[in-house]
Amino acid sequence: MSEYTGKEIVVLEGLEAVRKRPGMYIGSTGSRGLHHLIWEILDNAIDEHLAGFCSEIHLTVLQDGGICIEDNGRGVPVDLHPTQKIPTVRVVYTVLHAGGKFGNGAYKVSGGLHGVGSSVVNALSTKMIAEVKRDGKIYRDEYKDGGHPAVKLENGMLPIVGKCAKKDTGTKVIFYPDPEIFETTVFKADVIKKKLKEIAFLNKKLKLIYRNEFDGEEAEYLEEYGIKSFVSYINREAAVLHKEPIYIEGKSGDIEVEIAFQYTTNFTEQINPYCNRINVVDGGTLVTGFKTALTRVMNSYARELGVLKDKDENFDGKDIRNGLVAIISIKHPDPQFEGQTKTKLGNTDAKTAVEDVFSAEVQRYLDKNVEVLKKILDNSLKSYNARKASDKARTAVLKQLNDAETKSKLASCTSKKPEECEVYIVEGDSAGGTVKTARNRKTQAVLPLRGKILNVEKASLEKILQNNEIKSMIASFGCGIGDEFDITKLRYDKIIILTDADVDGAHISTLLLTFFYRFMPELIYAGKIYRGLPPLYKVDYEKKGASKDKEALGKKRGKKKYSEYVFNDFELEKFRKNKDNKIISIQRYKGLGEMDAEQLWETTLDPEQRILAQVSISDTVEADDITTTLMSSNVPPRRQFIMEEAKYATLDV
Ligand code: 1YM
Repeated sequence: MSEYTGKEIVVLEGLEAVRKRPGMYIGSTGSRGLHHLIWEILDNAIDEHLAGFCSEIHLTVLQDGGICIEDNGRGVPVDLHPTQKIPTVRVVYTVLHAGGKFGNGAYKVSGGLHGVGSSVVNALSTKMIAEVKRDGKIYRDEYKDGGHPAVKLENGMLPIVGKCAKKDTGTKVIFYPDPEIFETTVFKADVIKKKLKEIAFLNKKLKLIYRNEFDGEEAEYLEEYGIKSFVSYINREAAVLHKEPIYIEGKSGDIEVEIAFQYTTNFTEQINPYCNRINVVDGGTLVTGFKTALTRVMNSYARELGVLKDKDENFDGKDIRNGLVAIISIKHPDPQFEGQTKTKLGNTDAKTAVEDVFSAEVQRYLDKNVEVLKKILDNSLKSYNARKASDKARTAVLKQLNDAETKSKLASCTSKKPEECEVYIVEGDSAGGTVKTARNRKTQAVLPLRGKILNVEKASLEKILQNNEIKSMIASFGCGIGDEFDITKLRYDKIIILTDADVDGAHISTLLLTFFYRFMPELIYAGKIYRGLPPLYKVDYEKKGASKDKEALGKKRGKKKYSEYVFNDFELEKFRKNKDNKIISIQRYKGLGEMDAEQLWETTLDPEQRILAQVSISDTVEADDITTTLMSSNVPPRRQFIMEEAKYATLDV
């Protein structure tokens, strides 16, 4: 116990605070929070790569439930920490907020939760091991039960557990997430691999080696061309206007700027911004700078080459970004992350830096590659012409939206207060009818959709605006579309998609989400879109042992008959395995239409009892990847995704 000095107790109080409110440090205690633990440790290894000392990172999913991350950097210092008087390694893993560089002037270009650090991971683990190779020696520290050191120091130093070659240096961390903190401690291979791939794209020449002891899978990630390969990867299924993505890099003051972009024949634009490797999904100054510069440069070329007939006309930024896929990655010494989720960059100097670097470099490139320039301008011209045509179409449609015909399908609610109103978008007229009967008329509106909705990924705006289902939605929501979109005019607090719990239902739901994501993304970002989750089964059962539960079906005392709604096969299996229950009958609901109004109210409409899944976009790359997978004509992967969706009811788009 000799190492428990007064300071250490303060230290452990810090970690105790993390255990009390884990959400404050890692966002959630669900699967996403669990994976944050990995990202935190990875971040330190990546920082070591950025500092120029680490070329390889190994990540292993261990069979015993742990994660092992090892780098070949300098190794965390093991010497006595000047103020804490314990080895620096132990400070890094037990002192809250000690993940930084101890004010040595170097800036931390870090991702994750912005350098909250390794101690948070330790605080939320039952066990953690840190092994450091330095100066030909292997040092080892171990912690238990949320960060309590389990190794005795020898003269204030960590024990040496082995020897290695002097040039052999690095840090290895193994941790075991605490099942008392996390709702799940099962790591997802696809989530980890996706992250490693993203890290490889954002850190060119860094080699990441993945291994999974459960299935023996091994994979290596190394992207020699960095974000340029990232763009090629995003566009792997798309038809592209020019073969190679355009790559630009430069420095403006302390800010490093890298941009890669390529045009596709799609009607959409996708810009993925990163600051210090953090995906700033809400954009901010770096995106503004990029858009401003791109519009200015291309309009100046257009004028020079006489692309637009009328000399006073200009391309709109949107025309120029039609079909564009871009990655912007900047390194900023002092990033200001704004907004509720801290996913928007606020530094004004980032705007100027991106503008300056991009303007100068893109002109240098396009002057040399005139055929690419011509293709981009031609593409912008097509969009310009289409926009002029669809402006007319849109005006016509918006006029039409007031038509009684379009609105008639909507069964509106009586309240006019958006904050208490919700609209259910229901698959099919018959289910729509039942929902109309079952709902609370004051606050719940119903919009039944007939059949499948248009796949917006493959249609022009003009065509989309002619689609009846889409017109009904725009008219019902009340907030317009495209440039005229105004979320403050939204008539509902929640837009709830309600489809059957089968493959067709999942498909319709995906088509709707694609439409929202492409044309009203603000609704998703503002958390207004939900999916209703109707139950799959109704189970009647008897319970062994007496109960006073008022849910009991039997009227006579002592008769212990119950019924319960079950939402998926997994729960049903759990129910079956529970020896206290004797199942009398199981009814499977094939569709919403099979439920009567009362059942529908109880399970799916009643705000007190229903289950809603809020739709969110955790990551724009992922979101776009999913829409591309779903909407491409390549059938096998598409089917697979829809089936998985149907099975697990994944909540993220
Ligand atoms: C598997 C996780 O944490 N690697 C790692 C961390 C550090 C260093 C090297 C490092 C940094 C510095 C000097 C420095 C850290 N050191 C510290 C602190 N891998 C992993 N590799 N020497 C080594 O920044 O000056 C914090 S992290 F604070 F001790 F310097």
